Amino acid sequence: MEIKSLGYIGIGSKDPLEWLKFGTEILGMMPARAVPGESWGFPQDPNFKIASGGKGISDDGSVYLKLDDYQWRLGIHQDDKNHGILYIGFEVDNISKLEEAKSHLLDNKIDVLDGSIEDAKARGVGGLIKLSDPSGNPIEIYYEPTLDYKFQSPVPNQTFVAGHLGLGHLMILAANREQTYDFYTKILGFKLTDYISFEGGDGAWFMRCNPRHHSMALSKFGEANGMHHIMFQVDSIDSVGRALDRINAANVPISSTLGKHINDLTTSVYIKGPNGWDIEIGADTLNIHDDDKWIPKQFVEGDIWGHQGIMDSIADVSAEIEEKGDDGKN
Ligand code: BPY
Ligand code: FE2
Repeated sequence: MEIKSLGYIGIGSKDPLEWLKFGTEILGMMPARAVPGESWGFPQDPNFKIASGGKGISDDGSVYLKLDDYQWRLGIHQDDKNHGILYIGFEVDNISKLEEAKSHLLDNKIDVLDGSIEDAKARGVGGLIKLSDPSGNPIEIYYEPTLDYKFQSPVPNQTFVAGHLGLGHLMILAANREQTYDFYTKILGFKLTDYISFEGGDGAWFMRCNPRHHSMALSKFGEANGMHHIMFQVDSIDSVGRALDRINAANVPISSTLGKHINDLTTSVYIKGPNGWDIEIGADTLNIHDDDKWIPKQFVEGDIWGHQGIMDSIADVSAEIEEKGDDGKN
């Protein structure tokens, strides 16, 4: 089956408006010009006013953030309990590919639900199906995202590297790493790019579905399940540096210093986001174009330089999840 990209993600938050401020002022994202489901009016009608007024807030208090031509990439929904992943959206080319995906999943004994017309409207897509990965993360596979070509970052001189490469990457903690890995590689069709071994059988596995070095990473660290970080790629090291200036000015906690990864060559910094897990802001990520010639590698170190604190961050986020108890989610 042919997943083309990591298209969107939904997360829970006690206060989506806190995310709106953080997402715009620190990360440099833009509130969605229209929230999914509402009318865009007729093209070029100067009198039409989008109901949400470009504030990125829907009637139920959810916040939608935009970082490229896609209508939205990050949905933040009020949730008192779950501050991790509510849904992960993977994109396929068209309705035939979605139907193929569905029968492939059913053949592999994966439970699949058809999304309703309302579900599709709520994501601004043509249609979708719903399932779960073996770690219990809700997955949606969809086609026909809504695009609007007016991304303008609220911070100066910054764009995101997204588009057909997807929104960035996720690293999730998966206690049953092997089963979850098999699901992403053998069923969803992700390819292993490389992995980093940790002492004692734990580690981090990096998987791609397009030239981006990885769109999904799985980390096994003790028994925790949930979100470790989401990565957004910006256009240049200067944009990472300017983000770091904003992070320092606003006293946002840094969980890993600036550093360069050994595998995807990304130069990045990790900060503790509003939900307790990390956000990685990076640039210069390796794209893999000679897909057939690529040989997955095993690394035993994570970084060329820097990234002090990264392993503590995995330990901290895992401990927080395990403390919280309930099926181990953030
Ligand atoms: C390594 C990591 C990563 C990435 C590339 C390489 C990583 C993060 C946390 C702990 C261990 C590795 O994008 O996020
Ligand atoms: Fe990462």
